[in-house]
Amino acid sequence: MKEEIEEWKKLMLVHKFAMDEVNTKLHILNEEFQHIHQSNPIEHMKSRLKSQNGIVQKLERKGYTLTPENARRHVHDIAGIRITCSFTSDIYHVSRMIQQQRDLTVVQSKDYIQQAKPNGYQSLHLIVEVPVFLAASTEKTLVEIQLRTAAMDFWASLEHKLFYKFDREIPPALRSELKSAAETMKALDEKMEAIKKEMDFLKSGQVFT
Ligand code: 0O2
Repeated sequence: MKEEIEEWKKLMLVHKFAMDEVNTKLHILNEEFQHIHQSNPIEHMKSRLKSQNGIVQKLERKGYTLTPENARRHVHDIAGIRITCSFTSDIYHVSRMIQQQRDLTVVQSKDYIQQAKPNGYQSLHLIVEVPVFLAASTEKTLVEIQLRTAAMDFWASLEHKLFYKFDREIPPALRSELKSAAETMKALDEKMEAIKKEMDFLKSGQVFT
């Protein structure tokens, strides 16, 4: 029992280190981009370690017993980073920058922007593997990165609240309102992207008045 508690502690610690490493990388990329282009693709970044309760529930949902090894293998978002961008194009830009990092391996990519979930949820999810160098070993560890626009984040936060408020069964009328809000959110993101493109075009001096 004591051994298993130590294993859980180590699992959480290693995921914290992995999250810290990826956070640092993302801050560097963002600052470098800001230095070169005078704009930053990342508006906001938030990270968290999954709660014990969250790990228990996910293992149960997937049908695995509660052991540190099962958590390591089957819960891919113990360490999670959420990135908010202003524009959808920034999401793909940051995603490409992440994929180009030589010491990170993207092991899974789920594009819920190209293909929204049936409830309307949109985001780009990347699972990256990062080596964590400890005194006596190197632990390859997974970190989930969720990339969203501010509008997608607004929608997902409300949906998440309702999901738990109604014990995972959002009433049909609210589900349909949420779906409609997701379409509005998509239209807003498209409009903002179009405005940005026009602004970039005008700034590039290709228009003669
Ligand atoms: P919480 O409470 O946010 O931590 P997989 O591990 O790939 O087999 P999983 O984890 O369901 O299966 O993968 P997916 O679809 O990539 O979802 C991971 C996380 O994305 C979720 O974690 C949520 O944070 C977020 N997410 C996915 N779908 C939705 C959705 O429909 N609405 C909202 N608001 N968030 C969503 P958790 O652990 O499920 O939840």
